[in-house]
Amino acid sequence: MTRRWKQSPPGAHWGEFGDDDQRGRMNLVTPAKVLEGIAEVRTGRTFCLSLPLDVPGGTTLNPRRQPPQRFAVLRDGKSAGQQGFCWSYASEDADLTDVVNDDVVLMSLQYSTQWDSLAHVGAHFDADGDGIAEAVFYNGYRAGRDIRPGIENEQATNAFARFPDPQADALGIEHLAEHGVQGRGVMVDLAHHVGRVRTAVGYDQLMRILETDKVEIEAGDMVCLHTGFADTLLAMNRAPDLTRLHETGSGLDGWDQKLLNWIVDTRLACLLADNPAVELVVPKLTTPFPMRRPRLPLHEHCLVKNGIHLGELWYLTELAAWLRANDRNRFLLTAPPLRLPGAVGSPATPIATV
Ligand code: UVW
Repeated sequence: MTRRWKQSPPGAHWGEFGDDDQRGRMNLVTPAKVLEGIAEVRTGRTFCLSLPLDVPGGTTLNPRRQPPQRFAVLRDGKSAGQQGFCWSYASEDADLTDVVNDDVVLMSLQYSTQWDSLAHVGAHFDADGDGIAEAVFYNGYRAGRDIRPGIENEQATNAFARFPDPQADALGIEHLAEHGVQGRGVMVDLAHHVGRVRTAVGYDQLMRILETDKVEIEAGDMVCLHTGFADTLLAMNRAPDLTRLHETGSGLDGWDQKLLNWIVDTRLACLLADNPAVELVVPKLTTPFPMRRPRLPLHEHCLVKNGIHLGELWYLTELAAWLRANDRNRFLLTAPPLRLPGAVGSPATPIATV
């Protein structure tokens, strides 16, 4: 088999940008789209679309994700704090006047405002047609071969060291970083229409919102969904109240097939939201469900089947309010992730310019 797959999952468009493509729908963010984004800049005002990276705070929102811990770099075997002053080159040459601080951070790359790479979520599917499902990602890249999991180290005493060395040899976040991620952003203000209440927004409701707000989404647009979730979270000041958060904010209905078709047909480039998953995650089902299914159907549809990157926990509230006050919904979006080879996700500091 020269191709990575004999059959692709239903609803997938593997091969659309070439069998070896690792950038998916971001291929539609072309130089022409960058110019369309730049044409939206009229005032020069910028908005930071990132939360402070130590928000949400703690691990209640997602127990698998650890907040940043920062450490000073040791110099001469001691940290600057231990020495009681900043490290200085004077320790090498008494005539040098520079004083220096360096630090190190240890955090889950998807702790706060983040990008999901196409290596973040895969699915069990029989791509090679041998009758047995294997774990595959976008364009048939395989778990274990192209995307290597961490090897568990039971002796490790901290959560970070327990699974060292996961490595995306394909589909890692560096492919998105190398694109640059600059183009036209389009705001869809769900919070304005739905309120900050838990609502799964499907195709019909979304179409009504787009029509009312005169939002047009074209091929290669980067679509931002404002739900208000990140703003509510920020107001909790790093002590998230999970019960209240779960009642807060909408998300897309990943089980609505019409909505999934629309996502493909509009040829949008990526989906970004200020909530934790873009889609509204249904809690574990208590009644038996007859078939194998994804927990996160929108993740499967976007990341696995169609190469559509997702951004989560972005901070969109101020930008959404400004756009509404100025009767606009488009802007220049600049949002590169870290160019960190092999990583499956990345913190982001996206900037909107209006
Ligand atoms: C999972 O939790 C699997 O993903 P995400 O953070 O992208 O919602």
